[in-house]
Amino acid sequence: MSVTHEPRTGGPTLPQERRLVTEIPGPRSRELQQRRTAAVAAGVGSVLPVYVTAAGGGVVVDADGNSLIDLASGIAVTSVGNAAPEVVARVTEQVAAFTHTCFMVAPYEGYVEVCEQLIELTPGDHAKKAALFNSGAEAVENAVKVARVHTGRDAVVVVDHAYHGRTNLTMAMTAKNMPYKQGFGPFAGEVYRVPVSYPFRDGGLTGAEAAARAIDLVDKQVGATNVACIVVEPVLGEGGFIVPAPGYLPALAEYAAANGIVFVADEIQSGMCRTGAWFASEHEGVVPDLVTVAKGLAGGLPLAGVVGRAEMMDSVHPGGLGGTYGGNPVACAAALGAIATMRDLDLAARAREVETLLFGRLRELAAAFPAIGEVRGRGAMVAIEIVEPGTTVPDPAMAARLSAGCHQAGVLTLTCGTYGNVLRFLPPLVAPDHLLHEAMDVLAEVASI
Ligand code: PLZ
Repeated sequence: MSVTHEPRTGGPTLPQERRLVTEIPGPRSRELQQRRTAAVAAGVGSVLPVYVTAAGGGVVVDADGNSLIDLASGIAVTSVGNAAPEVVARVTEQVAAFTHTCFMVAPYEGYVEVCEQLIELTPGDHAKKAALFNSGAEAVENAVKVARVHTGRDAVVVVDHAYHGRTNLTMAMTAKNMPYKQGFGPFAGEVYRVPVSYPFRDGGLTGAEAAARAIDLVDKQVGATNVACIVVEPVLGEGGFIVPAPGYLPALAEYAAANGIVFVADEIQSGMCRTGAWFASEHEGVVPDLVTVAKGLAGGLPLAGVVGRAEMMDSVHPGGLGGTYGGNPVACAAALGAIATMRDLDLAARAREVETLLFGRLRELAAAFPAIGEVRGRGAMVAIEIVEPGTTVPDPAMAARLSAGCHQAGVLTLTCGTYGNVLRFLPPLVAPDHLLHEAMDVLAEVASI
C-alpha cells in the first residue's frame, strides 16, 4: 500500500485503491470528532467517524489520507459515483447561472425536464405526471396526500419491516421503533401494518400466500373501501434488504387495482438502476400507480419525486403540492447529470454485474461461515443475514463485529434489518470490480478471525 497523501479532489481522478495510512479513525478524524461532539446534537449518528475530504468511483478518502472502499454509497445515493463528471459539470453551470427562484414563484426548465425523464423511466406507458421535493420522506408524504385526495379515503396500508422516513407520518409508516420512533410519538393515525413476504423468516410461504395473508388483514381490520393507498418497497431497504417472494407484489397491486386503492411503490432506495433495472418493480412486471424516488436520482444532491398516473397526480387542487426548495434548480441539474450518466454507462446492466460478482463471493463465504443464514438482494443491493449457525435466530452482535472489522480494514459497510443482523453491500455502480473483490477478501478475512 502506498503512503502518499492524495490531493483533495474527488470524482474519478481519485486512485481506486484501498489505502490505510493510520488507524481508523485516524488522529485528524478523532480531532474533528471531538469538535463534532461539542457542536452536533447527540441524536445525529455516524456509522464510521472518518471525516471525508474527497470521494469518487468506489472510494472515500478521509482527513488522514486513508482511502476506504465504499460499500455504502451514502445509503444508496451516489450510484453514479461521488462527484461524477456529468453531475459536476451541470451543477457547476447551474450554480453560476442561478441557484434558486422557487419553482412555485418563477419556474425553470430543469424541473420540467426531470419530471419528463421520470415519466419516461418509471414503469408503464400510461399518462403520467410528476412533482419534486427535497427528501425521500417528503416524497412519501406527498404520495399519501395525492392518494387521499384522489380516493377521498384516509387509511394507509404499509408492511412489516417497512422504512419510509423520519417525519411524523413516515415514522408512523416505518416499522422499527429503535432508533427511528422511540419517544417521538404520538404518531399520525390511519396507518395500518400487514405482514410482508420475508422468505427467510416466514416458513416458505409463497408470494401468493403471503399476499393473501396481508390482504385478509386489510379486508378484516381496515376494510378495502377505507384504504387510500398501499405503500410498499419492492425490495425492502432499511428493514433488511428483503426481497418478497415472487408473486407477492403483483398480488398486492392487483388487489389495489380491484378495490380502487392507489398502489405506491416506494423506490427511494431500490430505484434508479440500483437493483439492475431502472425500478425494482420491473423485476416482477408490476406497474405501480405512484412511484416515490429520491437517493440515486441526483448524484448526492437532495432531490425527490412522486411520479404516477396523471389523473391521480392531477386530482390535487392547484397549490396543494409544493415547498420552498422542492425541485431546486441545482439539484435538478445534478439529477439530469446523474440520469445521463446512468444511460451512458448503462448502470442498470452494471448493477446486474455487481450482483453476479457479490453473490458469487458471498455464497462462497456462506459455505465456509455458517453464521451467514442467507445471501440475498437484487442488483447492487445485496445483503447477508447473520444468525446463530443452523438456526434463524438473529445475531446482531456478530453482524456488528463483522461490520466493525471491515471498517478497521478500510471497507465502509453498513448494517440494517429489524433485528440489526443484516450486513448490506450497496457500492456505487461505478465502483470497479477489483475494489469489490478486495472488499470481499477483507470480509472473508474478518469472518475467519
Ligand atoms: N423510503 C425506502 O430507504 C431512506 C434512511 C437512513 P429520506 N433510507 C435511509 C436513516 O437512518 O435516516 C428512505 C428509504 C425508503 C424513504 C426513505 C426516506 O428518505 O431522504 O431519508 O427522507
